Amino acid sequence: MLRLIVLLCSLVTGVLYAEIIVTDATVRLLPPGVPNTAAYFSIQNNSDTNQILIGASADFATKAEIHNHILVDDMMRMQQQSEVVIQPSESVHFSPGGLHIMLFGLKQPLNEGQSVTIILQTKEGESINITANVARPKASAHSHH
Ligand SMILES: [Cu+2]
Repeated sequence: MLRLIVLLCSLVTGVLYAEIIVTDATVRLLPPGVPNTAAYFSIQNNSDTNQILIGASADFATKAEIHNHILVDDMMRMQQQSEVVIQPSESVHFSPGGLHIMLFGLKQPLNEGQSVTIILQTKEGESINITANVARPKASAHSHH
């Protein structure tokens, strides 16, 4: 019995101390025929070095880019980001109206509740696989896309 408890503890520890943790990953469900959408999530850096995101890809989209919304002359515009730095012990939130993964040219219609995979690339050459849930935008999260 003791052995079992030790095993369980080590499993839990392994999850808690993963270096990069992604939570609340969603892809916005849009009406059929809309070719582009966006993905949102929170990403936490539990390592002791900066984690720098430099790009993204998804097999269900022709192209994926890291975007942010920037205020230019009182207009919200989207701008591609060449890198997003996540400092040690920090979280960065990708959310409507801010940072997002822009997904261009959907290759297939997405369905509500579907799980899709998005891959983030870091400057160190690592890939972070994210499983995202396709969900309707919340009423408060109007988009500028
Ligand atoms: Cu965008």
